[in-house]
Amino acid sequence: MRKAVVSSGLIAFGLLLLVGSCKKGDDQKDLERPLISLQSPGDDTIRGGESLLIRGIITDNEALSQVKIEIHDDFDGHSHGKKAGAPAFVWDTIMTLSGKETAIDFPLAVPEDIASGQYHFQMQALDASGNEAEFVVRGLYLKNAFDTISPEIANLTTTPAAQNGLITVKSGATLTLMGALSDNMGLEAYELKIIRNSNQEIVYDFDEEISGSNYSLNKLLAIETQWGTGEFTLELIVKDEKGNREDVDLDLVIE
Ligand SMILES: [Ca+2]
Ligand SMILES: [Ca+2]
Repeated sequence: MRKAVVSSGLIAFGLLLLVGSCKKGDDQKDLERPLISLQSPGDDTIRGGESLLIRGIITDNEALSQVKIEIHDDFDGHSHGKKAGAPAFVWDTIMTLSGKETAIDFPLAVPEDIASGQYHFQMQALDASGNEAEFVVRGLYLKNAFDTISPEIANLTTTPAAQNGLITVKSGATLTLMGALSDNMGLEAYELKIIRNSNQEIVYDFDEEISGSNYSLNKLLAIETQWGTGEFTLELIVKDEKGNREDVDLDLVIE
């Protein structure tokens, strides 16, 4: 009798397991995600021509299947002609894995003539049952090897002029922004944004390609009534041909 009770208990347990996993059609299915432990890179700055060390350990409770590693830019979407030929760096690889643990350890050569700026380094891993590891992301700042110097913004003035660091302008009026932009090698573009502080909405976004080492900025801005009134930020971003950038934020009140 005692034995029979134990057996029916085991049968009930077995049924529960089947019920619990029958949706997957496999009572042995591995549901545990693999784990990526990334030691390098961190949120690093790397100059073109140098190597990026990729080092980490990937583990799984049962069996690893593959890892994907990629690098892509995190630029703001405004792309230009890249006159001097400094493209964004793009790289990826997929490696087939096996066993429960794999060490990744290799240097990746970063090309010299790449666009300077923010990039994402991402690593994903899969186990043999298709479970995905938690995505690992790092922010990289990559620099062009030939030009590491950002443009300069000098003598920035506005009409109406700023009072105690604050530009006050009437809704529907105009604002003029003047300044001297320069770069050690060559300018590529400037961008102007007006952002409403209360909700971070970009109400104005203007982008112009420029060239040469020096540029006199003289831009008339119409302050549109539909932006409303209140506190805003006027952001000026200047980029050189290799993607290096400089920006200045001005405080703006629209009345
Ligand atoms: Ca697993
Ligand atoms: Ca430069």
